[in-house]
Amino acid sequence: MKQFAINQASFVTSVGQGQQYPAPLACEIAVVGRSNVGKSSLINCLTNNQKLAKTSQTPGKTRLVNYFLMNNAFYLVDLPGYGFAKRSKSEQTEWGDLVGSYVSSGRPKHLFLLIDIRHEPSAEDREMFQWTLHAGVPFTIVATKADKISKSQRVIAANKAAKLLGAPAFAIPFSAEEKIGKDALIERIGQIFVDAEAQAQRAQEQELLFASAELAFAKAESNENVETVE
Ligand SMILES: Nc1nc2c(ncn2[C@@H]2O[C@H](COP(=O)(O)OP(=O)(O)OP(=O)(O)O)[C@@H](O)[C@H]2O)c(=O)[nH]1
Ligand SMILES: [Mg+2]
Repeated sequence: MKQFAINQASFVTSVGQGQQYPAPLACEIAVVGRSNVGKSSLINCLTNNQKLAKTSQTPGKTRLVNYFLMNNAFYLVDLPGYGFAKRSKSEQTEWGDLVGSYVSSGRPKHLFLLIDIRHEPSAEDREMFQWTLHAGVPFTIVATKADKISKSQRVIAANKAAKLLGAPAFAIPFSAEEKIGKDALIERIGQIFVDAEAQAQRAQEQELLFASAELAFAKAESNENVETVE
């Protein structure tokens, strides 16, 4: 089978609380995690475009739900991060409303949950994981900044972080800086995309089947009425 690749990537729109999301596509994958964990950098790495999503050393760079179109076929979504110490109470509530309503909107078909490979997951990381389970959205755990630890420790540290999050002990070690895990993530996106397309196709076929059954039923009913009149 031909290897999946991202050949096109462009910014679509930024969505704030209460604003409209863009027209849905069969597949939408969102990147979530603590502020500064490397969400925007991951999107730039996967698309080979350092200017696509805005990154910064200062936490809290991404404040809106940012939509990017990939291969003119699916969305990759950059979400604002949590755990940003300088944020006021009302800003935190705003974040919760924005990300909470997005995750439970039924739009994301898959979440990439990012955690820093070097640190134990925070209480907020664990809370985010619980939200994900609650919303029933399939997920993949990605352990970022893998370049910061030795090669021999990467897989062990990534899996340990996933376990501490309360999830099955598996995470993909990733580094935007050194492109570690890039191929694995692109392959994962390919699988998610193919599954989402197939699901959408099945839903469409089901709808057509339902519509034709309804039509046949209406026809049979009108024939019955004609017979009764006679
Ligand atoms: N060493 C290393 N640094 C990284 C990596 N990925 C991101 N960074 C750095 O971490 C900082 C934050 O990266 P961003 O991609 O802006 O993080 P974010 O999760 O989008 O942050 P918010 O938008 O605040 O939620 C930047 O200084 C990046 O250069 C990585 O793989 N390795
Ligand atoms: Mg960001």
